[in-house]
Amino acid sequence: MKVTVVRDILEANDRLAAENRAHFDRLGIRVVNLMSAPGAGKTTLLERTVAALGKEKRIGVIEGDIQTSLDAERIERAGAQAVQINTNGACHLDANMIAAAAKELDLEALELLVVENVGNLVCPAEFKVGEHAKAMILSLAEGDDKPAKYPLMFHESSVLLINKMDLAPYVDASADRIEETARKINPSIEVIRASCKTGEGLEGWYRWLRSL
Ligand SMILES: Nc1nc2c(ncn2[C@@H]2O[C@H](COP(=O)(O)OP(=O)(O)O)[C@@H](O)[C@H]2O)c(=O)[nH]1
Ligand SMILES: [Mg+2]
Repeated sequence: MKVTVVRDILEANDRLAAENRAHFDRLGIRVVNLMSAPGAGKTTLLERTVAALGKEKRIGVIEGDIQTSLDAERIERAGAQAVQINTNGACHLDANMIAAAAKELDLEALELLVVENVGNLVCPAEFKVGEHAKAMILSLAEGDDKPAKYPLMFHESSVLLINKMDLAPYVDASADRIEETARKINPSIEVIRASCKTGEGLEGWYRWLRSL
């Protein structure tokens, strides 16, 4: 009984996500669902992305957080359209929330829409929002055992950005081990090592976004 209910919820979400995506396709907008644990660097990456690609691509962001509009304010300050969703406790965004938030954006003016999901390494990977691709960040300081412990997000993502490489001298985690385990879970995952603090390695991320 419980299993059937969960399956129904996921199927209803998948249907709505497909509608969102069809709507984005009609408008010529490519959509990325960006996921990570809290603090891995999603908003910092988006601030950098707006600064680097804002002139060649019209970028909008939907921000998901349990509370506050701090991240949407950061993105607006960086110079892109942003709208904030507060889930008031829910640990992920779903397609319904994205359909409502998208109405608040001037979609006609966008080419790339990034959905910054709620910080959580588990639930966001289970719910489509209407994206063309999922991308994830794991920061080095979170530890190199995380792909093995939380495989679903690594399995679902097209790209893994290993962030905070500037911290490599100070933490014991190995980026090689993260990459090796992530590739075992998902052989086609693209892995980018970067630092959103120094900007090192971000060319790979911009290249991926351009090719989306
Ligand atoms: N040292 C270092 N700190 C970073 C890097 N990227 C982000 N941070 C910091 O990590 C914290 C969380 O970043 P934020 O972008 O808000 O993470 P989010 O919760 O995933 O959106 C902030 O204090 C950032 O300045 C990085 O590459 N290196
Ligand atoms: Mg954030």
